[in-house]
Amino acid sequence: MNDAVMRGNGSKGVSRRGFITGTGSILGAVVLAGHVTAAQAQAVPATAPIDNGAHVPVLVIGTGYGGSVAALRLAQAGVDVQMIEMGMAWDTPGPDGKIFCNTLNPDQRSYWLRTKTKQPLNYFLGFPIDKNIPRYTGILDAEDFSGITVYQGRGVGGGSLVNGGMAVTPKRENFGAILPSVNADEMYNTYYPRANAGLGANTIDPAWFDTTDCYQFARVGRKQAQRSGFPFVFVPDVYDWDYMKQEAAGTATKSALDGEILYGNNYGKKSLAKTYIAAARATGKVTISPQHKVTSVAPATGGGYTVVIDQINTSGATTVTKTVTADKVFFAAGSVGTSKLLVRLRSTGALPNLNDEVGKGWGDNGNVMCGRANYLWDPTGKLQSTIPCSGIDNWTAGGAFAEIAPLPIGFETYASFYLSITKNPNRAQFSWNAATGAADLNWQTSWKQPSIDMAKTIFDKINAKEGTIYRTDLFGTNKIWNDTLTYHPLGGAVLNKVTDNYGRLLGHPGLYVIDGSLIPGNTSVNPFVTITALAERNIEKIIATDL
Ligand code: FAE
Repeated sequence: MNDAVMRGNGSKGVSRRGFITGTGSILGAVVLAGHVTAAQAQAVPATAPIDNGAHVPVLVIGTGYGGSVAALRLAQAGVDVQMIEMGMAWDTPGPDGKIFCNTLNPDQRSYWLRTKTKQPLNYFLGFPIDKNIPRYTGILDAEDFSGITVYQGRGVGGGSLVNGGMAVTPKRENFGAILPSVNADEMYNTYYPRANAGLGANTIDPAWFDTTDCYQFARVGRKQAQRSGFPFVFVPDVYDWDYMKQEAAGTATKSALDGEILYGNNYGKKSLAKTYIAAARATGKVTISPQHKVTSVAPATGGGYTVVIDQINTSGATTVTKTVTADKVFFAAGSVGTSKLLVRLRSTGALPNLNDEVGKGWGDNGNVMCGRANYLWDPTGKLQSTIPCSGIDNWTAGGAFAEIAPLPIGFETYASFYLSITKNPNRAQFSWNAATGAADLNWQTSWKQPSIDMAKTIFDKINAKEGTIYRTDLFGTNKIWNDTLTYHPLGGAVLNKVTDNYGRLLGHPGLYVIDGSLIPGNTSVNPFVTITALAERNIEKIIATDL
C-alpha cells in the first residue's frame, strides 16, 4: 500500500446502467456523465500528495459517498478538487497478491489501528473467535464510544470498501420521516435514479437465486418469512451478479464466494473506487491524498479557509503536518467523522458561528443483529455468498426491515442470521470533551431496546411458526442480540438545522456538509443510496448557485 496521490488524466467515456426495482420503487437509469471502466481508471497515474502551503479552490474531507458525488460533479463543472482521505489508497496488492484479505483470515489489513480483530459476530458456539493482528491502518474501523461501537470504512472509497453493497431505496411513503424538508418528488423522479445509476445498483437474477448453492441461506430465509406471512423482498446490490455467476461456475476468481466483504472485496463489488471516484479521476480535475487526516478548518485572513492536515503512516503516527487554504470546503468525513470535527471546531472557537444544533440528531439506523437456530433438515448451506440480496419487510406493522444476512464461514451452521434496521426513536449527541481532547457520544446501550422489540415482531413470530429458537452463542455466551454496534451511523450535522436545506453550513459561507451526517438518524433501509441521492441533489443546487 502506498500513500500516493491519484490524479486523473482527462480520459472520458460514458455508460448507461440498467433499470432496477428497489423496495417498491421503480428507478430509472440515467447517464453518469464521464463514467469510465475500472480498467481505464487503473491506468490513471499516481502523483504526489498535497503540498504544504497549497491553495485549492475546493477541498473535500473524505472519499465516501458524499465526498465522491461532490468531487465528480464539481469536476464535471470545471472545478479543480482536492480530496483528503485519512485511510489508505487500497490500490496495491499485499504479499498474497491481493489488495484485501477475506473474513476467514483477517490480517493487518483488516482493522484500523487495532491489535485484535473486533468482529461483529465475535463468538461461535459460545467461544470467542477474535484474533491478534499487527496494528496497522487497516480498512475497517470499529470505533468505540461509551455505549456503542460504530463500524466505518477507512480508505479511498470510505464505507463502500467494506459494506455489503445493498443499494436500497426507501419506500416513498417513509421518505417524509427520513428527510422532512426535502421534496420527495424531486428525490424519486431525479436523484434516487441518478444515484442508483451512478452506483451501478442491480438486482439478482431470480431464476439463478432459486438454484444456486450460495443463496440457500436466503431461500431458507424467504421460506420462513413467507410461512409467517411477512413480505420477502429482493434488494438491489452494487455487486456484479454476472461475475458472481462465474465465481459459482468456477470460471472466475472467487470473491463474494471466498468470504470477501468486511475487509474489502477484490473483484466483483463495484465500490466507489470503480464508479464515482473512477469517473471523478477521469476528468483530470480531481486529486486524492490518502493517509491525510484533516484536523482543523478555520476562516483564513483574506477569505476562504485554512485547513490543517496530518499526513500519517501505517502506524497511524503523524509524519508531517500541512497547512493549506481552500476557497470552499466540503465536510464528507461520514456521520462520525464530520460530527467529531464540527463539535471540536465549534467548541474550540475555530468555527465560532456554527449553531448549537451541531452534534445533535445522531442515530444508529436502528441496527440490531440476531441469529436463529434451524433444524437439521433445514440447512442454510456451507457455501454462502457474502453479498446479501434480500430482506423481510415489517416496517409498517412492526418497525423493522431485516436484511437476510449470510454467515459465510465455510461450514454448515444451521443458523439464519439477520441485520435488522428498525424505527428506533432514540437520538444521541456528540459533544467536545476538552479534558480528553476527544468528541464524546452519549448513546446508551439500553437505547437499543426498542430495536430489539421491533426485530422481535419478525423473529418471535418466525420462531413460533417454525418451532425454532434464537441462537445464543454468536455474540457472547447466552446472548441473543448484538445490541452494541451499528454499521449505519447517521446524523450529527442535520440538514436544515446545522446547515441550510442544501448542506451549506450556517454561519460560515463556503463550508458545506455532504455526507450521512445530514440525515437525522434513520433511513428505514440501508442508507448509502439515500446519502448518495441527497448529495446529488445538494451538489446540483450548490454548483448552480454558489460557483
Ligand atoms: P463514509 O463512506 O464513511 O466516508 C467517510 C470517509 O471520510 C471515510 O473514508 C473516512 O476514512 C474519511 N474521514 C473521516 N474523518 C476524516 C478526516 N478527519 N480527514 C480525512 N478523512 C476522513 O461516509 N450501507 C448500505 O446502504 N448498504 C449496505 O449493504 C451497507 N453495509 C454496511 C456494512 C458495513 C460493515 C459497514 C461498516 C457499513 C455498511 N453500510 C451499508 C453503511 C454505509 O457504508 C455508510 O452509510 C456510508 O459509507 C456512509 O457514507 P458517507 O459518505 O456518509
